[in-house]
Amino acid sequence: MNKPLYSIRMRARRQGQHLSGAERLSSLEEVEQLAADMVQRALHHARGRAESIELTIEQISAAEVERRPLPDLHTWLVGDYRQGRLAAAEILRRAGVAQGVIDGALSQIAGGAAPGAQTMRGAMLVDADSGQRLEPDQARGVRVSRMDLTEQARQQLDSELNRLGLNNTHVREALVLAAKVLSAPEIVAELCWSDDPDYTAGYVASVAQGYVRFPHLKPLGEERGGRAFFVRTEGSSLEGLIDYLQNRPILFDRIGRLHSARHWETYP
Ligand code: WAQ
Ligand code: MG
Repeated sequence: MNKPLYSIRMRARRQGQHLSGAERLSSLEEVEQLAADMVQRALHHARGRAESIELTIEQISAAEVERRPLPDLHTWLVGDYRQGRLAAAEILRRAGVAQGVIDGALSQIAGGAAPGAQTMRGAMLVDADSGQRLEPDQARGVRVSRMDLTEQARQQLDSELNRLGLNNTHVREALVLAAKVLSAPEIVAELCWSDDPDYTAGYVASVAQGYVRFPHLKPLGEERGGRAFFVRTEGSSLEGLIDYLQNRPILFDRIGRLHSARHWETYP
């Protein structure tokens, strides 16, 4: 219980551009295997082989680590990405993001939110009322890190996701990332879809509605993806939020409810 943990982060690049990243918390016993898994992943990515890989491994004292539960998971079946984006917009509206801000974030992610219409390496921070971009570096964005599941929660999540036919790396990692994002009080909601051309699903996460996924938020073959964290920071510091998302270690030790997929037409 009081043994130190290790934060492992991987960043891979290809042709001068971000290719892939990963972040885990690990026990001493697992560090080497997890690092090897990350290297393998960077060398066998859907968008090509990494040309440079950066691994950062840092010890964290166990006393620093906070424990929390995962959000509930919902899947709403949509016919295509257009319907998916309309549905995602509805969930964001219910979470309290202004309509114009939703439209702006959808089109920024779709077009590449980094300068030069590139995909960002991390997430944009978007003011939920004004739509203003708040992240200091619009190419890097904010990289959420230092979060993972306990071994017991991982086993429970594996078996529940298997039951739903959803046990893939994208879902497991995105659920944990969203859980950490939602744990910050300034966060109103998150919108995400992958930059992997063969993975079309995405999600909206909010505290009240949980992790709400859609099988299509982009067309198959599209390489642009990204994340927007919608925030209200009045009365708190932006630097504090960014530091929390990047550095505060959190282990998720309980899973939420995982609901079977339903058709968007039946959404209440
Ligand atoms: N922190 C902030 N932003 C990140 C991070 C991070 N640690 N990792 C990735 N991003 C941003 C970055 O802009 C990527 O281009 C974008 O998110 C997508 O990253 O339920 O696989 O790792 O079926 O490709 C969501 C749906 C899958 C899962 C998301 O994201 C489901 C996915 P990817
Ligand atoms: Mg990716």
